Amino acid sequence: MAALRGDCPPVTCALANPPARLRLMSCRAPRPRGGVSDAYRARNTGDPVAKRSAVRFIGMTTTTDTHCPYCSLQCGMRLRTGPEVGAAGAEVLERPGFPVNGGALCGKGRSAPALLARDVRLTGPLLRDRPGGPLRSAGWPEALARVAEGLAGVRERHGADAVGVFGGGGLTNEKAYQLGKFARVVLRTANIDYNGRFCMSSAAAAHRRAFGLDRGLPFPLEDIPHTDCLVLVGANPAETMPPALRYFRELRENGGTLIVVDPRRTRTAAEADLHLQPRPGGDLALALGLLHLVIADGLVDEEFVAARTTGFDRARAAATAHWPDRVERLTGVPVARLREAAALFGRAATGMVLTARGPEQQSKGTDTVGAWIDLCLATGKAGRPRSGYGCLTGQGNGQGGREHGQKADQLPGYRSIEDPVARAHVAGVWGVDPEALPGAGRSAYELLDGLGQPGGVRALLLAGSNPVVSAPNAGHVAGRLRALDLLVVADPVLSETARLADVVLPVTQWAEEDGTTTNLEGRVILRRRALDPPEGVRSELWVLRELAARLGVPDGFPAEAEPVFDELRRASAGGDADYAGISYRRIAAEDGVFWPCPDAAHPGTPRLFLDRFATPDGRARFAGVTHRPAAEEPDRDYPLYLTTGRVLAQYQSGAQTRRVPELNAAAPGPFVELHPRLAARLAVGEGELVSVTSRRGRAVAPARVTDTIRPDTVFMPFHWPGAGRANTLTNPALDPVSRMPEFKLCAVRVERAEGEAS
Ligand SMILES: Nc1nc2c(c(=O)[nH]1)N[C@H]1C(S)=C(S)[C@@H](COP(=O)(O)OP(=O)(O)OC[C@H]3O[C@@H](n4cnc5c(=O)[nH]c(N)nc54)[C@H](O)[C@@H]3O)O[C@H]1N2
Ligand SMILES: Nc1nc2c(c(=O)[nH]1)N[C@H]1C(S)=C(S)[C@@H](COP(=O)(O)OP(=O)(O)OC[C@H]3O[C@@H](n4cnc5c(=O)[nH]c(N)nc54)[C@H](O)[C@@H]3O)O[C@H]1N2
Ligand code: SF4
Ligand SMILES: [Mo]
Repeated sequence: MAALRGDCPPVTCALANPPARLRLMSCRAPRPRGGVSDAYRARNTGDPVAKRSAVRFIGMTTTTDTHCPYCSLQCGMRLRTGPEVGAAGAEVLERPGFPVNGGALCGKGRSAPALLARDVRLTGPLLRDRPGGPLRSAGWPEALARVAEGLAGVRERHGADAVGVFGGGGLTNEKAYQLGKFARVVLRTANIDYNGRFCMSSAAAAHRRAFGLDRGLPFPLEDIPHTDCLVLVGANPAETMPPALRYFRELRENGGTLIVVDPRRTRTAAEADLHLQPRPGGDLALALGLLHLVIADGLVDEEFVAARTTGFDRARAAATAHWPDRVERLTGVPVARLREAAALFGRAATGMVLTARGPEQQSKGTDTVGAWIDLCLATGKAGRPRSGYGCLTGQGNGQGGREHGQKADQLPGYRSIEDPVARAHVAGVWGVDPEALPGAGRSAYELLDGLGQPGGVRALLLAGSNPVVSAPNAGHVAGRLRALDLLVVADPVLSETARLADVVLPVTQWAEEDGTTTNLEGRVILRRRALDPPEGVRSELWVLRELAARLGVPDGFPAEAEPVFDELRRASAGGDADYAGISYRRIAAEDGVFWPCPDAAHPGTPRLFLDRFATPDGRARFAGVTHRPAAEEPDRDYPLYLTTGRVLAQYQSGAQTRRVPELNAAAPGPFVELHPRLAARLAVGEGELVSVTSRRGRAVAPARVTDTIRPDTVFMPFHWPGAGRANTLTNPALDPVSRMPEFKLCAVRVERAEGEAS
């Protein structure tokens, strides 16, 4: 890592021996310019000095060490930029030595420069003059005036809470923080939430309930190969985080055991020593069944339970009611397999349970994760080296995005918006009266469901999400978006949701701006600006500054990322997610810094809970929950389970990856995975169209016949709009604690769809 350590920022000149002048410029820490021109800086900051000194380094090729725009692994990559580099002006090179991915990237990361090309993205604002009319090009002054007047008008007519904000877990910490501040200080609305509610909010809620603190993994990925037994529950990293697979492979090479729990025999499950294949929604009963067996076999770590936990009696009582035969009936997992798993995990000296969206995206997701944590606690596999429970967060900033105030009930630093001390602290940093801060607003689906309804949000500012494709019951959500008085979408591309907007604001992305994200390990990393965006594109921070000024708040909204980060550090100081000691310079020098990091001398915290848990008494709390059915189970009319998820080559709503030709070639469209026995019963062959109908709607897509799925379950990826949109079908039933929708199961009917085009 020598090249990345020390005072130099991670920008190097690609010329073998750069002239001294260039070397000096690229070493002017802490703000490297890379391929970014001062003209761009001038446009985005309004800084007249920068405007006067505008220079482009025509002909110069630079490399910038940065990170992938997509998932929570936030793989390190090196971007080579310059006028002669490819159509988009950038190409991805290996960034050796960054610890998380060790130089490896998946196809999405490697092809990410395609997102920068002019022809796939927005290059100027768009406006709609009348409802139902077409979108037309507009200048920034007109677009900003329209947004500011629209938001102010709705506030005047319907009150501050009638203006809503919907953010995303892909936004950098700086953008997420500024969006939260904008909502509370400028719009003064309680109604801000974000797509992280759709992602890992159940794991977050369970984490807080058990440990008093929520960070995806309580240890770095590098610990995984050194545990003895690892259970991956509803996670398919072979497709969703391929470079992370090496940790699980190393675990097995070291003699450890990998158990995978998934209704499908995924590429990840194919690597496991033991694959448990429950029905969708069976995870809660399964975890309790394993706890039952661990207790029955005398494998409880009594010493650990006595010294470091509370509430075991309730958990034991709950487990008693989940004897093996009953759990086999509830989950479809044979008793012999249950015994095998309980023995492997219970007898291992160290062990980990990692969950992802499978068990979490359920209307009982919080309790389900709680039951898996109970299994860890009972066997002494938490708060110790090489052991613990963790959640594989999903989006690029899935972790940081939930810490800094985009969530309806939170203020920066993972503080509660209901806590008077937290309100006073953050209000102090923002220079406002604590009384003026709104309270908790509606959760993501509830916010979307209420759009345009009496008492609901009537003007929505949306950044970093594409709910027309990704929200549950998406047909209904699209209708609610159409019912708004004003929809403003900030996005680098014209997503399906942006197409419905009254105003579309084209914003910078990833390689065009600085900013930090926090990966699944709690490691805060730094994305670097590597090149200019197209002429008509502005940074999101600049947009927020301009809107704030037009809405009467001229100060407190810098257009550059680093000053925003410095304010975020102060706002987070003393909170659970304490970033006070983290700086851009440190992140670059140390390959990221793990929070909490309360001061500049603090080394950061790669491993949590080794001495005590973050609860008031330092003890972890058992959940002690019992099995309950899903919100909708199969019946006569809808006899099958539908579950949904991802494929390797597409990302989320596909707004980005469906614009990348090589990814589209690998994953061209939606499909319905079904077992050969089910296919035979329906007389459906490979590639033939099937219709899938739920109580919400009907989708049509080609059949993919495979014996890797349970015969009682069909699977659809959710990356596409149109006839094959999986979310036309999904059930918006919410978890009572996390308000997470039940994406992972609903009841459906499947039929041949003769003569229909998908
Ligand atoms: N290629 C790609 N990678 C991605 C993303 C992407 O869209 N595409 N998105 C990123 C984001 S935001 C996220 S959140 C992560 C998600 O990462 P993962 O959670 O790994 O992805 P999913 O495919 O949603 O779900 C994982 C598995 O859960 C299984 N499953 C379905 N129902 C159940 C159930 O009831 N119980 C159990 N135990 N398992 C079940 C599915 O069969 C699937 O194999 O991926 C990140 N990485
Ligand atoms: N059926 C089903 N549905 C699901 C899931 C599932 O497993 N099954 N998973 C859920 C999960 S885990 C998630 S995370 C959601 C994700 O689904 P979405 O919330 O729709 O997330 P993306 O598709 O990543 O959309 C991000 C949008 O932000 C834009 N964008 C990228 N960078 C920036 C930026 O810096 N600023 C702004 N303003 N915009 C930017 C992108 O171009 C894109 O249009 O989907 C959920 N929906
Ligand atoms: S695994 Fe995730 S972060 Fe790494 S290259 Fe692929 S999409 Fe990017
Ligand atoms: Mo996610």
